Amino acid sequence: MTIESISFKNSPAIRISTASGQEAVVLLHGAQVVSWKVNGEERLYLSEKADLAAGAAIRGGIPLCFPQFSTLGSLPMHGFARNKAWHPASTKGDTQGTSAVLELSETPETRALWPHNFKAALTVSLTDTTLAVQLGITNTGNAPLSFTTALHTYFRVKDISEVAIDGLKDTRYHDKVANLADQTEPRDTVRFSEQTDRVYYDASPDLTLHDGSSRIAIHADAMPDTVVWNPWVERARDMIDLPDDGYKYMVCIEAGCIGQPVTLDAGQSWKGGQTLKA
Ligand code: TA6
Repeated sequence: MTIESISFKNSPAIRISTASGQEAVVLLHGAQVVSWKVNGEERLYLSEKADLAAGAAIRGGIPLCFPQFSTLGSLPMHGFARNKAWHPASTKGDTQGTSAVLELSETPETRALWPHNFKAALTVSLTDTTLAVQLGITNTGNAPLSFTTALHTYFRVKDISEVAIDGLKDTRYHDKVANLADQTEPRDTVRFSEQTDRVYYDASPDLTLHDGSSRIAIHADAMPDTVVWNPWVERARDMIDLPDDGYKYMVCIEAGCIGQPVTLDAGQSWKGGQTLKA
């Protein structure tokens, strides 16, 4: 098991790997996981046009939306955590796996956007078959704070038309594309043939992503909602940091706390996350 500081496309990062050669890379920028390789196969999608410059939002991997998901508030889209430089805090390697913890706290800049003191810790843990990402938030201020959050996970897929997600049947969802009243998912299996942007509320914590013959099991902890997103042809064309055909090779399945914001009193802490099993 090794944990080393590396430069990933000129951006400071931590690479964690297991004795059998499985590996993950997490950038200090946004504490964003940008690579997870199992048996040499990359399981996360990172756009070849992603902008890794300081302050930018990186298209791919696992951007962390915090303290706001999407436009559900007055902050910039998906909050500020994904645009900030995080600090490496600690690492651990034992027979259970290897993990790295990155931290972020308030700065005058974040307080100008969101007037709260907080400590965020993102733990990335790797075993031979799993990648776990856990977010911990502590309210270090004197007044209550509330946030929404999501692990905006871009899975790499071979062909979006062969992708299926199991586990969402009978779940209430909001369709951001149609923008109608909430509906209930009637399908056993969600498939893709058009732009899809949905928030499923109180979803099952266990979903399965099928990509042709390969599978990833997704388990969420204390993140009750699930976002499913694929921009499809036209939206992909409009995105400067995604190749025109990029939508074919990605699907976002995002564990989050969206419908019901998390509220923490002064001194209180919260933890939530997801485990991906190849
Ligand atoms: O999580 C889905 C979503 O909120 C979509 O509405 C979509 O536009 C996307 O995230 C990407 O957001 P970004 O700010 O990274 O371009």
